[in-house]
Amino acid sequence: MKEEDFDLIKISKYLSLILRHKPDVIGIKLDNQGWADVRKLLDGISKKYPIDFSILKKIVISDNKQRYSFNEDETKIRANQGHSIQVDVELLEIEPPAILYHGTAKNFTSSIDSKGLISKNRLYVHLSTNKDTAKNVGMRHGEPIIYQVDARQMYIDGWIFYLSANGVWLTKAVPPKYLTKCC
Ligand code: HQG
Repeated sequence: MKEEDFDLIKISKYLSLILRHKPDVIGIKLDNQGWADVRKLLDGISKKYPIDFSILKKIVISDNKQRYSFNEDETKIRANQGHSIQVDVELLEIEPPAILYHGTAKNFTSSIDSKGLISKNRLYVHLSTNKDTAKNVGMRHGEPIIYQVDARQMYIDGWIFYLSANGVWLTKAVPPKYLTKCC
């Protein structure tokens, strides 16, 4: 099949499912660093989407959030963040900006106000440097609301922050005292 015959966004969503949550849906395993073997991935995916390497590469390059990376010789692929399964994607541990943002749905605020942000099914709470990104993330769950995170104080207090290869800030949890509803 030719590239124009495929819905690349649909395939990208399927890739997210495989590379972040359920590699077993196509009968593959990820290694400890979250890598999948490209050949096995293409084989596994082909029952649903018979794509070749060039289409996979196009998805990786054109992804609007740069969700995936190849290793150097393009024999392996992984998701840069967002996992629910236990993998170590070699995140960069660095000092965060003073303020970060988290977008969520209004329905979740009473729980968040009492328990803080928890990572739920994922390995980390996802944070961003800008409000627009946070708002878009929040809209996925309902009427959006944005929390401002006092990342500077968290860092001073010993919380660890990571920056993913595609620019998402991650931390294990955010207790309520570091949160302010902002907009
Ligand atoms: C909420 C997308 C109740 C949290 C995005 C969120 C992101 C609580 C939801 C990435 C809570 C979890 C992650 C508490 C947190 N009580 N609700 N105590 N603590 N929550 O999807 O951050 O497009 O696991 O606010 O862009 O929405 O997939 O996390 O609303 O970067 O690449 O529980 O996924 O990226 O939802 O999204 P999620 P998220 P992709």
